[in-house]
Amino acid sequence: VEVTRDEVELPPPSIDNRLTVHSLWPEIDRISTEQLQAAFEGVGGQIGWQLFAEEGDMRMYRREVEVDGMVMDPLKAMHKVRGVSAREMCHYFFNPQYRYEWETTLETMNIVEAISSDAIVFHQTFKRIWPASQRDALFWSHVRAAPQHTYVVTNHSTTNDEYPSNTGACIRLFVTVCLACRTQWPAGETPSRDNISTSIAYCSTVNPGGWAPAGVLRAVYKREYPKFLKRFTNYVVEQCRGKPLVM
Ligand code: 18C
Repeated sequence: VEVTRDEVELPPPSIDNRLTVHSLWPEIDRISTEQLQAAFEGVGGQIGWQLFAEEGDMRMYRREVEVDGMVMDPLKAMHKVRGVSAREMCHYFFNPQYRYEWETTLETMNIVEAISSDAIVFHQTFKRIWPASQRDALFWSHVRAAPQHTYVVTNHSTTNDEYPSNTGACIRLFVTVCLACRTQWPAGETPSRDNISTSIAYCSTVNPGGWAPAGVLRAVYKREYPKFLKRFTNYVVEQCRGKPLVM
């Protein structure tokens, strides 16, 4: 059966009513607002951000942070992609049906709760990195529109009695991730695939949740984040090729 993109919900331009009555709503709203505000703030003014990867329009910065000997380096990446909109970017990042196609660290992904068209709770397990234990994560994911042709997806760890942490082979890690995208085009023109460009700010903080060798972790980090952002943005460009632009 061929599933066309029109059958899958695009991120809605306004918040779904089923989300605003959910018990997670106050937290989802607060963290999403904070993350969006921070996403487009530059790295120039703040001390400690160091550039560690640069390729074309992509720049990746990190801050070295250790808490009780555990690496929790925050990451901030900037990128610019032509020919796809912020809404399309966020559609592919949020929607679980595409995740295995671009996410290379995944072992399994399960939907714990489909809250609304714009919020889902996920349980994911990741590929194991020797010599550390395998990791899993339980997090809500929320996509929303914002002013200035902006869409943003925020992922943040949560808890659920049916998915207790550290009971099996996996150690639970904690994430706060934000993908914020803003589309621009020349004044006076009508937006099209030929004249739009989308600025991307991707911020991530991963708490490994338990012991992991700092050297191995920073090496994985340095290799996997650039790989993810290049692969994901190329994936969206390929998916959108030849399809009508959705703003
Ligand atoms: O944002 C991304 N993906 C989203 C959808 O999946 C979502 C996911 C967030 C989880 C990020 C944590 C990933 C941990 C992966 C560990 C195993 C990696 C195996 C790789 C080997 C092939 O928001 C894109 C996420 C891009 C992730 C880049 C890697 C980040 C590494 C961070 C360190 C993890 C520490 C735990 C492992 C300890 C190992 C020594």
